[in-house]
Amino acid sequence: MAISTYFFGYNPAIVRMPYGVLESKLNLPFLCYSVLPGCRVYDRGDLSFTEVPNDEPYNNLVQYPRSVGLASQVLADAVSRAVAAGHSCVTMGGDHSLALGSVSGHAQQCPHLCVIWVDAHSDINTPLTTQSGNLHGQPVSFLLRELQDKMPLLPGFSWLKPCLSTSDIVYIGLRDVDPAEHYILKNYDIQYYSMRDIDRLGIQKVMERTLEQLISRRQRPIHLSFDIDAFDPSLAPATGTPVLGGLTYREGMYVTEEIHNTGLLSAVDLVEVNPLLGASQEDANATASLAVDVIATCFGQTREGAHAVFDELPSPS
Ligand code: EXY
Ligand code: MN
Ligand code: MN
Ligand code: MN
Repeated sequence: MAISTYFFGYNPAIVRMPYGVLESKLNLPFLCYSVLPGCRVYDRGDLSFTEVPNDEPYNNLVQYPRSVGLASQVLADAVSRAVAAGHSCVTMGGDHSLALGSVSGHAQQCPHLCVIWVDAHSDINTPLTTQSGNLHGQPVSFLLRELQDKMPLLPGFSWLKPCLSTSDIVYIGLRDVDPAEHYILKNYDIQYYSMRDIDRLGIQKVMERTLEQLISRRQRPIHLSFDIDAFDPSLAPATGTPVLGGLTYREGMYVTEEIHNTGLLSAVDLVEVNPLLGASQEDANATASLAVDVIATCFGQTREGAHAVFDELPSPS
């Protein structure tokens, strides 16, 4: 298997994210040769983005629409190329607006893909319901066909075509959903498993139901969009919008192990790791290490140990 990785350190505040910590922990040779024998990982480096001058807010509210739109288009092309080359594609952000580009680019090659969105937030505000104006709280609304009659045309977004139906996405880990987002989830019949649902059902049932909905009738590529703030802030403190009561380490690993075991994982976003927001270097390191475990588990790291390295036990001579 071949994996392409991109760093896409973009957020609406037009800040280049400092990925040193995450990159040094994402030890690619280790992933290739030790954890994931048979996997070849290609680091495609950092995608650069252009800040569009005079990028006035849409409706006096939505921040940097032209810059985010253009950056998303660049990312969509990059992801599309990686998938077309037969690679699984990992995009590390940056904020969750990057899913505008990664899901669109993936869908250009795999129009029937499905999405598992692991997050404390549903990121499904429209530009007309957002309270914050942040595009990282809105990407899903741009991707869903059923919402298009509620979407204004934003400058910078004319290239983007909705590529998902409401039944193609399942959320896991929600616990901070705005009223308009809740309206959308309920009225458009979008499946989600909140933290309360995880408490009630257990993570094993949640994954069983998620995969049953998305891939039991037909096998199709999975796009995993994983926001590190899905984890409890005690595990992932270096992130922009932490919310108490999140996934445990074991629940997070179970989610990615189950997705790996489908054999259908085709693209992963790992977003909202922001080392600058850790109160200490330890916080930044812990959050980055967790992100690395999410990615490695997606591609076969197990808690049971890996056996593929040994063909046979050494015998005394
Ligand atoms: N729902 C809020 C908003 O729309 O601004 C908060 C969104 C936080 C989004 C983080 C990335 O997941
Ligand atoms: Mn780099
Ligand atoms: Mn998110
Ligand atoms: Mn989030």
